[in-house]
Amino acid sequence: MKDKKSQKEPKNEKIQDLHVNTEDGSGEMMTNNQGVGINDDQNSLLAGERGPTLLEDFQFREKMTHFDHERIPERIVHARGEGAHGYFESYGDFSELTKASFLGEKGKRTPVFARFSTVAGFRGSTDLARDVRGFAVKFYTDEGNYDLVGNNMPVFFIQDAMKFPDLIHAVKPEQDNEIPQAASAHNTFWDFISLMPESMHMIMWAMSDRALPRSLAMMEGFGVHTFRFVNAKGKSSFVKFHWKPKLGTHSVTWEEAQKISGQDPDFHRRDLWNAIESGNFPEWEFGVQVVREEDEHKFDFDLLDPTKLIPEELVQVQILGKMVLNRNPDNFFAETEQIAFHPGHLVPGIDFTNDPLLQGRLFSYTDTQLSRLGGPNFAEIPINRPIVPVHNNQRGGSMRLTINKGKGGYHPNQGNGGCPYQAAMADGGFVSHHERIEGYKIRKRSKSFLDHFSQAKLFYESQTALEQRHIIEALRFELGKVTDEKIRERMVGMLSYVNKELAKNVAEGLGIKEIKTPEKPLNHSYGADANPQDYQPTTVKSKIQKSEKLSLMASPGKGIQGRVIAILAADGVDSDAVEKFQKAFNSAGADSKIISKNGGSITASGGKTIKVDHSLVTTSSVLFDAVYVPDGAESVETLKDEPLAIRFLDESYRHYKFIAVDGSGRSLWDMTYASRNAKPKGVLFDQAPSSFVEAISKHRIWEREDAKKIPV
Ligand code: HDD
Repeated sequence: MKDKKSQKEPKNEKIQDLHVNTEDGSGEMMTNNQGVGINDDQNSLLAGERGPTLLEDFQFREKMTHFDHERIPERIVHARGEGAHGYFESYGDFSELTKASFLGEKGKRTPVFARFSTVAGFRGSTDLARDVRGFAVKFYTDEGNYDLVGNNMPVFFIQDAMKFPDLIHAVKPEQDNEIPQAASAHNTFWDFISLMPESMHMIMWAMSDRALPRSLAMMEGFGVHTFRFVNAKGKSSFVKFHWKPKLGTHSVTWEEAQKISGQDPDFHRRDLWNAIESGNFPEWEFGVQVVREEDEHKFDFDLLDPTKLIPEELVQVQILGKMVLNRNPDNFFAETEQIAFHPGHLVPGIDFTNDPLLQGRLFSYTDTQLSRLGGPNFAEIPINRPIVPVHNNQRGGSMRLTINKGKGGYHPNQGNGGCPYQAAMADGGFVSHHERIEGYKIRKRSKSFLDHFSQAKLFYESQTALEQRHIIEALRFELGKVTDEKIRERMVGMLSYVNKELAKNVAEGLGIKEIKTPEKPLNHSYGADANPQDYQPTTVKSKIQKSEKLSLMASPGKGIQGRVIAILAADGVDSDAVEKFQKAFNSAGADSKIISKNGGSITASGGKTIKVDHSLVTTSSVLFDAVYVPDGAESVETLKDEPLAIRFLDESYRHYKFIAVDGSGRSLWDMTYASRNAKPKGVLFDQAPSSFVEAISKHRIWEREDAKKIPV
């Protein structure tokens, strides 16, 4: 099966590399781990029919021992995730910017594995938590592995890695009762945040709809830190990395997110899997904002500060290539769980900056793999090994797989003719950028990092009115779950530094009558021997007041690829209409599902049998992007008798979804609460499939003012 699948795929060196380790039992005899055939895998070896199990039963012991050790520690952060194989394709020769070979030639393809994740939840938690999403890509380049370990938000909560354990302890479930799971809406998180003014910019992002993507293929990715590109002449420039989704950026509402978490906690995982299986391959363009070295200090913020972004109005994103994910893993554990990313996995042509958050990450990632993957040989695990040969003098360690030949294991040596020789001898290999560094050892924050509110303000004020409303509602929800009044008040006070109206609106929802703008010192982490007053937040007048690209709505994408449309039908449905609409959806790269009162199949008008995908009991409107009610008097009469069908329509309406109703379907529509509106926006009566497809391409009909009034 797998081999057939891979034959159809274009050449991918990493998939070929993995073949050595793939196993397929079809048509094969069962063996134990020693390769000895197993006659009976169902019954233990007993001393007599009703007697005890014998210790000598090596088959039982081997099977059970392996099972007992199947689990490994989950990632301390980003435990919940899913991944896929694919390729990166360079749009040109960018050697002027970087000597990285995967960007050196038009059309050059490099195999990749991408893993997306939530941050706070455990491995089994819901995909739709309000959270940052991890966006990690391993490039298996012909110069070794390069990992771009980013997020779907371009900034971070803190400026120094030293605070990372505190941030994570604060957001994870509270330590006494391990509540709540996959949620930041609790005391400890907001206690920490309300004392951390530098987090305000990231808080705006995390409370925005960016934290609730409709699909992983509908979110942007960012490298967050400023990195360096270095070309063959050693010339370096600063870069910020971007991933831009072909499908545009779209989200679900918080109410949908909460319902999806109950209906299908694997919503994003399933969506990614299905998209790839159905050939609608998720795709992102890869771009960089490039800043010349000499322009480093031309901005009103510090490029080394990970709580700041470079507005695209100031530096455009230059598109360099694209990533296409076109193959699901064969085995979740072997690939998605065991993949080990590290921002320090670099290839020549890419280098770090002194961002103190990035510098700390460079220690953490290898360190965590030692306990997560059990020792220093995790780079030999098939999904982690590069597609180029590895030669060095590292030896031994738990679970060593490589058989290193020869007597040595040291350098320099005479015994092996000095081999493996250093890459410099062949004019290759990684050379750190020659950055001049000089300074005193200090534990202090640079004063250029102290403007904590200007970009938070810029973000908030660049959102559409609807998105601002969502941020207010998110903060009302999150802080509404905080039981400590002091934390709530302090947080609202902090918001007043971002935007007064925002703070006022949040305060109103929380029943806070008077906003107490906290007095300085707001910063509690200025450095050991520093005067606190010298390290308090500053406000810089931003060069721009609005950055359109910060709104999700600025990048709607085109078409309806990746969407799933519900078709409500029962016996007697008009089969021609169903077919016509299904065809229109399919050819636009969308999927549709037949939903009926019961499972099994229905008999359409004309006697045709149509398979039912879900009964109304096993699904819900929140799992779909739009809904269609075809004509067919008998079908509609059956659905009218089914309150779940009426709720399906009302709920879709409440969540701003486009609805198409044909012919007698109108009488089902008339039973909804939404039909009280004689001119409902985004409900298409008796329209051609193409009009419905065109409507769905707008994602949602946000202008539907009465949506929220629907009581479902
Ligand atoms: Fe991290 C995992 C992204 C800051 C320490 N991080 C991890 C993953 C992503 C990120 C996407 C999951 C990779 C995967 O799918 O396996 N992390 C980020 C970004 C950050 C960031 C974009 C800020 C810009 N991280 C950060 C800091 C530290 C860590 C400051 C510690 C100093 N991150 C880790 C880790 C993890 C991790 C503990 C857990 C599992 C792993 O590394 O492999 O080492």
